[in-house]
Amino acid sequence: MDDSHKLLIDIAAASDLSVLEQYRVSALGKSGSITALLKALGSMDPATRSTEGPKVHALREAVGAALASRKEALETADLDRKLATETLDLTLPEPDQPAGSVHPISQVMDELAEIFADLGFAVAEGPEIESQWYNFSALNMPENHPARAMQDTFYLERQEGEDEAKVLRTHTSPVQIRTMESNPPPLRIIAPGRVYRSDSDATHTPMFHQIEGLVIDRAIHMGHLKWTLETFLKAFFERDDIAIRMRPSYFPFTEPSAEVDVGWSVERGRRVVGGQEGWMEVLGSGMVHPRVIANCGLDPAEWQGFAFGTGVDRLAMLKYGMDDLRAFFDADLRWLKHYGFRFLDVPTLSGGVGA
Ligand code: 2NM
Repeated sequence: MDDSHKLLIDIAAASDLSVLEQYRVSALGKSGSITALLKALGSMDPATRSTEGPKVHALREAVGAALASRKEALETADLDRKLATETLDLTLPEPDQPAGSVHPISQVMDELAEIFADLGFAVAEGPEIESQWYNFSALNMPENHPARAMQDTFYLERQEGEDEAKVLRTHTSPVQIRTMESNPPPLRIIAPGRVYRSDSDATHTPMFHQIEGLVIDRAIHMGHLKWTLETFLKAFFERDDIAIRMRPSYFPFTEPSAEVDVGWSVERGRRVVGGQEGWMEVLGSGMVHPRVIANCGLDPAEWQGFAFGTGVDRLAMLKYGMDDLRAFFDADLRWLKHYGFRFLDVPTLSGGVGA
């Protein structure tokens, strides 16, 4: 037992955590000295074992306790040293020229989340790689729907064990399906995020940002939809003279469906949102198709709802007067410096969303 006494002294004096770990392994590890003593008990005759057993187990307990108490002491000392040496001077002034800025898309996403939070909408998220069920079928888009065509959708290679190839989501609607499936109604959500379509020219990028909204409740109708969109557009463009016009349209996932135009006017030679000298389309919307509601396991006779969707990049261009979509993704520091937002300009409804 002399050796074990030395081990206990060594443990109590271990200078750091890695030395302590070496002691632990040499005593209690797979081929450690105490592990060997424990194994040896098995081949002893019962009489010897009944005298040796308790000693070996007591030794293991003692070494275990010594290791734990030294570990705690070393960790406490480590923390004390960090607290004494790592300080942060909160009275230092901010740098004259902060290095970064907030991208207009991030700013607009934050503004949208803030506006809809005030109307009682929660933010929902989901995967960007989706199954064809969530991206198409659940949304009442049949097998032969043109939006499924190779020229619009990025299909991934089918993996072993998958029945079907996955796709890069072409809209954020699958998030609404997933939310309806796993949360009991009533629901009020927005789903902002990246979406992908195989399309690239002056006004289309293969990745862009969408925001969609969904309300599911009892006795919901188009009047609720119109009020919600009007209230949202007034808050977003920070004007009260927002006029909207709803035109009948078609989407597979809504019935009836409507495209929403907002009135524009010319101020100081620029076309701005507000007034009604002309109209431009800004949103798609409609009452969620009963088949979509049923696909999510809800009874369409009890639950109805409205949904809408729009492009975040386009909303940003309209609000902040940017004219080329492709510049959004060029990472050109001069452009970002011109249009970027200071990171302390956090949108709040009380302070004006586009502060
Ligand atoms: C739009 C236009 C109209 C929409 C529908 C749904 C869902 F999942 F509830 F069926 N989500 N989003 C929708 C409806 C989206 O975007 C132009």
